[in-house]
Amino acid sequence: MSSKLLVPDIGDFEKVEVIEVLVKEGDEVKLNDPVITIESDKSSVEIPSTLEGKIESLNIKVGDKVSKDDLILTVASNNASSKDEKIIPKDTENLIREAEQALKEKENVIQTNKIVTPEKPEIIQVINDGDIDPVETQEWLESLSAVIDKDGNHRAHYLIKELINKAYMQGVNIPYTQNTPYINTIPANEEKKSTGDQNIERRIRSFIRWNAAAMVVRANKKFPELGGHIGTFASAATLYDVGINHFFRAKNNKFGGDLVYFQGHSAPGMYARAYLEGRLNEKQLDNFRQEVKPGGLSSYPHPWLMPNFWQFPTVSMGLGPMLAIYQARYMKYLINRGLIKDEGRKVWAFLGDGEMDEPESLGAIGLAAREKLDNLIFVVNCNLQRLDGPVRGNGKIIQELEGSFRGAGWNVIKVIWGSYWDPLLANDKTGHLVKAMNETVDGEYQAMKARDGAYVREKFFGKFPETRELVSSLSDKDIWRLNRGGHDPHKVFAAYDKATKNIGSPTVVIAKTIKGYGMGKTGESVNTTHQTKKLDIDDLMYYRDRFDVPLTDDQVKNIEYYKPDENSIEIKYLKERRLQLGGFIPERSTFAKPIKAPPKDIFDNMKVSTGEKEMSTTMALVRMLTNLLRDKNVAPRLVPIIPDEARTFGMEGFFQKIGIYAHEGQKYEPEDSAQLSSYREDKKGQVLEEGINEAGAMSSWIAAGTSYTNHDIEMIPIYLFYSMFGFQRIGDLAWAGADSQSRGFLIGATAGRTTLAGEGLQHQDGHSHVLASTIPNCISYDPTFHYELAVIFREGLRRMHEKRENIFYYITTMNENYSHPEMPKDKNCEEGILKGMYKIRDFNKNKKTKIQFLGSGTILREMIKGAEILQNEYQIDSEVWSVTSFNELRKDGMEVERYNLLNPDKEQKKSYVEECLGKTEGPIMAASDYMRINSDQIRPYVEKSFYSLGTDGFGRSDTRKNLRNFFEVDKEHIVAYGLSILSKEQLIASKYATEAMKKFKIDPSKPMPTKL
Ligand SMILES: Cc1ncc(C[n+]2csc(CCOP(=O)(O)OP(=O)(O)O)c2C)c(N)n1
Ligand SMILES: [Mg+2]
Repeated sequence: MSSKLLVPDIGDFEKVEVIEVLVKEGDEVKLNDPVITIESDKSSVEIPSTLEGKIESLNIKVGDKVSKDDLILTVASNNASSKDEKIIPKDTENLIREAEQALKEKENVIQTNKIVTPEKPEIIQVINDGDIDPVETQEWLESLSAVIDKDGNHRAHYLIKELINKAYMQGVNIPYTQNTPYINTIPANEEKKSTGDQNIERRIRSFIRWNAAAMVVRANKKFPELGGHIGTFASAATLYDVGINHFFRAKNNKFGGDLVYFQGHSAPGMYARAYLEGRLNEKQLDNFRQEVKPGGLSSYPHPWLMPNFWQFPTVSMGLGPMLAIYQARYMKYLINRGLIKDEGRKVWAFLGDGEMDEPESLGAIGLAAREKLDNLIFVVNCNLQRLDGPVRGNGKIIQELEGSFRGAGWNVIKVIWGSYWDPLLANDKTGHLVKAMNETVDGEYQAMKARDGAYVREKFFGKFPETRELVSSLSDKDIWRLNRGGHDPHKVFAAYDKATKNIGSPTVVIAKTIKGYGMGKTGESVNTTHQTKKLDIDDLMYYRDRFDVPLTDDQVKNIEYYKPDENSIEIKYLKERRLQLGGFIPERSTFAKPIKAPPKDIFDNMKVSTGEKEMSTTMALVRMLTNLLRDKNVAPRLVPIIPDEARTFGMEGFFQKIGIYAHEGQKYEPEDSAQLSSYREDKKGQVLEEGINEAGAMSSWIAAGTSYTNHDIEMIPIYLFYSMFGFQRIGDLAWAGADSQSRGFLIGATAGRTTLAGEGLQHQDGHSHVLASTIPNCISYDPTFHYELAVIFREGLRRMHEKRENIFYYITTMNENYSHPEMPKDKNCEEGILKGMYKIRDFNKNKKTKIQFLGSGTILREMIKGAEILQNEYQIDSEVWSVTSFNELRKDGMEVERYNLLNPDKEQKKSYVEECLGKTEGPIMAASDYMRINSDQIRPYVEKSFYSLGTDGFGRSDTRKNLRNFFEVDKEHIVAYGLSILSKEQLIASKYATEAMKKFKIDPSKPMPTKL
């Protein structure tokens, strides 16, 4: 029996051209094997087989135009399946399986979250002045306590929720709050106890504290300009210490390792620990912030500068939290795609409370909850201060963060009070202590820690007679010792323990600390703490005594480091802890295997002329990616990332072919399920469809681009965005990506200031290449033709993913349709494309006056047309060069010039620009769809007269023709300016230029476009 394979529903398209036939008669096809590729003017899509068997007849050839239901081929099949069944991505069986799986997971969550009824339930009483019937209130509270006592927290929570629902239904408008009282989330009797030796751990922590402070003070004593921070780590030491001693598991040959984002300003603390671990020596500590000579220690975590130590650049505030969220999401992506094992690895991010004001810090927390990132733990160090002063003087940052995170769906663990508070809270029978805690604002909390116990007694406990009474038997010293949760290793341990066991949501540990903890009167909890980088002798003595560091007064005066003997109990303990946890942290390494670049012939179809067929370079790129998805080495490693623009770029064919990643699969039948490009979400999906979220998409790109080190698997991220919303929008992330040594492609699609015609000022990019040029390891290209793109892209794959160079590629592609010529046969063409320029046309009919044209991107085509006019109408010859990268040409020029200046006695080298243009005839005119500064970059390396045209100024919407006329980069301006240049060079009479301007209606008095 034979079955027919018909063209499926291809949306609104009719008579779409067949550009590839991937099978022949007699072939065996399997389900989902691509059989033909069709291409509209917007996108190209493979049609997969919905049949299995031997192809009997093939009804279609390249160049045919097809519509829905046209016959493609017939198959002698035994188990032909219905067309609809195969095109609709989700079959029922799958749905049921996923639903069952989801149910199982849910059960797990419920089971794991099951609350053990506490031995002694906490009764939280909050006094409310507006209480009209305190007796009734007391009864309700007692009932609640009884429920907690008998049936546990979950039951109590359920009843409260039901009460609220009922009240809503009866019309009571109760404002919703995400906040709990200002006390620890974990009651004292539910705390998991650490198995660590607290005395040894305290001593280790003290040595680290001392050395971290000492290295900053020593560096600044030597060179006061170096700067550095003491107060940040001083406040965070316990938070890190508990993590490093007990929770953060290192990468080794048995385990992939937890990933820890350290707060940038706490770097001295990590160096100080590495010193005790024997990973850094004293000389290196002394070279803190002196990185020019090899061996210095980076001011902050910078993988570029310390590639074997730091993993994540975090110091530009706000990037760390966002990158960590996308890292955790990407980890799940790799697991769900079956590329790495699920080993229960965690991503930890340490953040400042001031840092949480960055929009990026909270901007992606919704995604973290939506994606159920229970592999993610944030630790927010709430020392209540930032650089200038309090984070929320008049409010409470901890409560505010609790509301935001809980509202977004996170598991929130507040660690506010240390163990010394436990008895006081237990004795707070009237609820006045919690009331005081709730009502005291952060400005007051900060001020109290800058004073003394007597002040705290007066200002805090003095608020109510009940609280004053509560501490009546405590001395001022006792009151001063009442510690904050973030400085209490027991409380921190319990919080981390709970965080690591949470299932189904990300966790944030919000810990209250003191900025500059232990720094004494000059540095503790005062507004200037952040920038304190010098401690005088008295402060240092205080610091030593405060933490019992065994140094003599003289040693303190010399600001000596303290390191106990290798055989000391402390060093042994510290090393043993890390041994148990798999190795040292932070540490950066890679064991990823390279990816073999695809053979050159995979791009062969991009080296022949497209003939009559017109296409944009964006579409050529999508075609190329479709080819790449057939390469077995490359295909599984591609990570296409799109911020809701797949349709703009003609990439919707990817939805069906490789699926959109969705951790829950697809729970609905998509509206367009019958279509070839249906919106298919899949747990194993390959495309990261990020929604309108360039910062998130870039964070995903960085996660994938550093996969080779963080997950030991080389991946190829390719992030396509509207070029204007690239570097300009997420420049700081691009810089962090470069620092992280991310490898991958950034594609600035729909690029150019006159090429994206209708979109206007905020869309038309005339400077992304200028911005790309600011990043040292970014290689950027602005190709015009499909074969240029293919050569560049393949070389990118080879250099980054086969040779593992720590560079990344930025390539602009356009949406202007035109035909693409065959790749020139010249053997140097490929080399020229990669170096940045090659000669594409020689107009030499007249054998006299000449000009050199350097064109880039789509403006190259205007130049070729202009050169034709000059040859035919003005008898001016020219050579036209395709410049694929002014940025690359400049890099080469700079390097050669530097070499020549440094080696005046040696044979002088030639820049590549000079090699190309040195022996040519006539002046040079360069133009691109970018600002003149783009092409001006090579001016110093050209000895001839050099002129630039470009699109300086604000873009605006209009037709391409009008825009190019406005910015003076169309063929008419190229002719007129060309003639004017030749007259200025006294090679022709000026009248030719003036006449041309008249002819082309060019008004010499028109203001400069930058002023319009
Ligand atoms: C994007 C960005 N803006 C500004 C700074 C400068 N800066 C460094 S630390 C800091 C204050 C940090 O306060 P917080 O986040 O509360 O951290 P803490 O030191 O208090 O732990 C500022 C403003 C920066 N590093 N990054
Ligand atoms: Mg802070």
